Amino acid sequence: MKKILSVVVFILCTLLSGCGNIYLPENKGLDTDKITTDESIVVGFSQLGAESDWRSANTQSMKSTFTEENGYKLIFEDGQQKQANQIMAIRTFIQQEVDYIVLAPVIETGWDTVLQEAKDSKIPVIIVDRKVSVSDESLFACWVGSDFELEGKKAAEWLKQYTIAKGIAPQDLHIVNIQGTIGASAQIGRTKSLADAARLNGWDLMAQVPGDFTQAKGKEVMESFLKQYDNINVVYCENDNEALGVIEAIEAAGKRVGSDIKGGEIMIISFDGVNEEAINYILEDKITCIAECNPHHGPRVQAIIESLEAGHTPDKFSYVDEKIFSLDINVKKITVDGIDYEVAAPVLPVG
Ligand code: GZL
Ligand code: ZN
Repeated sequence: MKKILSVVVFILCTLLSGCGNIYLPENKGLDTDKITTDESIVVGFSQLGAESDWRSANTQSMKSTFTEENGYKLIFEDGQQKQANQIMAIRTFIQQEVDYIVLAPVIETGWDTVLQEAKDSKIPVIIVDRKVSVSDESLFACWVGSDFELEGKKAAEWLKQYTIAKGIAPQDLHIVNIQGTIGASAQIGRTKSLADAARLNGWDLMAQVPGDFTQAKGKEVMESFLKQYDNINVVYCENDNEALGVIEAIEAAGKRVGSDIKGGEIMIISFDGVNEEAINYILEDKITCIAECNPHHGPRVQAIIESLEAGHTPDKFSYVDEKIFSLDINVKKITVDGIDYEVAAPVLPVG
């Protein structure tokens, strides 16, 4: 501050003395080296938590993309499943004057105010994975993630084709749904698709209860379901970590998981396909079907940033293509909304 004042006084004296040329002492104070050579793009990433293997893979994808050698400086904040922590992180990124904010929102609502603050600070916000529900979509630059309702439709269509192939009457399906974090796009989409299919096909959807996308909660909810119902033959888990907990609970109760509903097994249907244990359970016919949910969004977010850096306008919404996994030979292909999906054998996650 003192330095600036001395320069101002110097200029004033010079002007008052009527001397035309103003000589400004070379300003040594500014670290010009830092500004000119440090070209890295600063990205503030507010991740929602570490609740599942999907989340860990998503974090890993972002961290391995936004590296110094790739020309980035990543500031990573883990929200620990709390929206308040994510809002605090975004405010910190604004103060740090990052170049971009990336947000993986824990739930869809409650973001308008803080996204307006980012907009006022002219910092572009990219939403990744789950969606935000805001009054004004100019509050974020773009979104990249999965079509969760489509994931649910694929799983439900696979189940429908399975019952047709095996001659199981629709009303003989007694389903419970262990939901993800209530209010998360993944939960909203997957829950809606199952409810719609159950209504359309005449399935007995007996209950839907939050399992928070975690193994512990999935196990706890399944234990309570087993106390309430003795005729469950399909468990729809809204992610693989819940499915692992569900299988623990079912086997602890002396029952069997598997695709042979007619033979008294309880069929497990799940989402993600990034958890090695879950993929192995498909190979052992403990989980019958997994609708893929791809976590590798790092390169996709990088492409968006590079497009924005080049002055282009990337698509507002971009959806990733995803598969449906099962080893069951009865259903080789499904059709959803007029599009065919080959039922694929799952591949163990690499790296
Ligand atoms: C889906 C993602 C979900 C995963 C869960 O894109 O938001 O959250 O399906 C994760 O495993 O916890
Ligand atoms: Zn991958």
